[in-house]
Amino acid sequence: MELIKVNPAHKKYIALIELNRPKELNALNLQLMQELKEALRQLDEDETVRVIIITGNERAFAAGADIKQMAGKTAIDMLNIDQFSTWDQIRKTKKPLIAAVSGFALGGGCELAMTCDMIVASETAKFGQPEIKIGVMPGAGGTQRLTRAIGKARAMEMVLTGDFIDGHEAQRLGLVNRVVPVEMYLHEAESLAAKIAAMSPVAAKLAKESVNRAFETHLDEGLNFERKNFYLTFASEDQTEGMNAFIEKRKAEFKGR
Ligand code: CO8
Repeated sequence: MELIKVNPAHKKYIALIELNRPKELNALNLQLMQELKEALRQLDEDETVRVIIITGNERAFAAGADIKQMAGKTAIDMLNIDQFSTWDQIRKTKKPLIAAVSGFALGGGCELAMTCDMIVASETAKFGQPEIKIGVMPGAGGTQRLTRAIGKARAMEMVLTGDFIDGHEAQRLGLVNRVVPVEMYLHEAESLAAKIAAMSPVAAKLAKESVNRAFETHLDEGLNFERKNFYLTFASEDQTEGMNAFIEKRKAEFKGR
């Protein structure tokens, strides 16, 4: 891996992926996205990992797709490159993904953060969909996920003006889970990850899948999907352990089976 750093054992059960093109503000070129896809595939299969944090650096989470790489492309080049199949794979990661965002999260960078399940932001974070300023529009889910996260009026304003919002505003609007001073954002993401990593990884996967279903289906179908995943948790040793631990008034030790 050249453009990202991956540590599968950053903390107990927690993997850390750092986007690592600092000079280019972590602009998401095709190679970086391929590396990210491959890293997530490996971490999803790694039994020692329960939660994955994706971060950048203090100045930038990611300032968007690599404009220099895209500038000369035609529509048919873009179609043939088919970069969104990479994004589709990333979206299929089964383990919980937390974006730890400081600085710029723009265009594809904002979309990558929104592809994660939760976002922890620093006060200095800047979220935006500025594609309109370079004559295009969001392409990796921005018009859909931002609208679902913060509502039509504000999403429309951000997408049509390209204006940024800071970490506090993003939290007020429901885009991010937590906002903390810049020196704390990774630590805060780790605390959130540790809390989730202490739960049954089987239940976490099924619960993540079910919450995501809420965006993709009608209530009736979503409730049926949830019910099936709920029943499935009863096939796990973690369910027996979790319920017995409660009854025996001790802390549960989940094994992911
Ligand atoms: N692509 C390529 N290079 C970039 C990008 C980018 N998105 N953003 C910054 N850089 C480079 C700059 O060109 C500069 O390089 P150099 O030193 O060689 O000139 C370096 O990073 C530092 O940037 P600046 O000097 O511009 O730093 P400033 O602090 O002055 O400004 C900004 C920071 C405001 C973030 C500014 O760099 C900027 O506006 N960047 C572009 C933001 C943008 O428009 N993002 C959207 C891109 S389009 C997009 O994301 C489409 C998504 C849909 C497809 C997703 C597929 C991945």
